[in-house]
Amino acid sequence: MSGLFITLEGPEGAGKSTNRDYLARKLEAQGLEVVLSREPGGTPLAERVRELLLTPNAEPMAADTELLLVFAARAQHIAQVIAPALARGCVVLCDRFTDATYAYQGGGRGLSEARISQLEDFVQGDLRPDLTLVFDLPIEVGLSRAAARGRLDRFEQEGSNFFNAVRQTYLKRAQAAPERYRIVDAAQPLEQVQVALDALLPTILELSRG
Ligand code: Z5A
Repeated sequence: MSGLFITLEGPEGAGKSTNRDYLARKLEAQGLEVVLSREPGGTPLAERVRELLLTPNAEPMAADTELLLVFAARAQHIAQVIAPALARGCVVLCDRFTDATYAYQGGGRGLSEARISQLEDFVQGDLRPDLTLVFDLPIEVGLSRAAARGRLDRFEQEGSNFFNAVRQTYLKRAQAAPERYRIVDAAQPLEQVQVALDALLPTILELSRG
C-alpha cells in the first residue's frame, strides 16, 4: 500500500478529533489527499457497532464481547475505508485504532496483550500505523473536558483506576517503540499543542514521500 497511515490516540478529552482536523488542513495545504476516519466506526456498519460499544446498557458487556466487537468494527473499517484509501496513496488520519484496544481492553479491562495481539494479526494482517501521535494529559483534565460535553458514554463512566491504566498503557507502548510514536503534551493550551504538531509536519511529509 502506497499511502500513509497515521493514528491519533490518547485518553478521553485529549483533543484527538480537534487536532486530527487541524492536521488534515495542514496536510491538504501541502497538496496531499487526506482521508479522515475514526474508531470504533468509520463506515455505516462499524458506526452501528460503535453505538453498541458506547451506549450504557443494563446488561453488562463481557470484556471478551467488547474486544470482539472492537475488532469486528475494525475489520469492516479496514476493508471499506482504510485499505482502499492507502491503496490510492492517501494519508489516512484515524482518531483511535488498535493502540486503543491495548489501552482500554488490555490496560483498562485487564485482557491479555497476547490475546489482543492474536486478533490484531488476524484482522489486520501486516497493516500497522506508520505513525501514532499519543495525546497525553492527566486523566482529570481530559475527563473534565469530556464531562463538559454532557452525558457520559459507557467508557467515560469508568473510574480513575481504569483511566490511569489506559494512560499508562499508551505511554508504555509509546516508550517501547519511539520510531513509530510521538507523545504530544495535550494538557497545554490548544495553540501550544498545534505548535507541537506543526513541528511534526516535516516528518509526516517525509514519510508521505516514502
Ligand atoms: N475504544 C476502545 O475501548 N477500544 C478501541 O479499540 C477503540 C476505542 C478504537 C470512543 O472513543 C471510545 O471507544 C473511547 C475508547 C473506546 N472511550 N471513550 N469514551 P472516542 O475517541 O470517540 O471518545 P473520546 O476519547 O471520549 O473522544 P473525545 O472526548 O471527543 O476526545 P478527543 O477527540 O480526544 O477530544 P476533542 O473532541 O478534540 O476535544 C474535547 C474537548 O476539549 C473539546 O471541547 C475541545 O475543544 C477541547 N480541547 C481540545 N484540546 C484542548 C486543549 N489543548 N485545551 C483546552 N481544551 C481543549
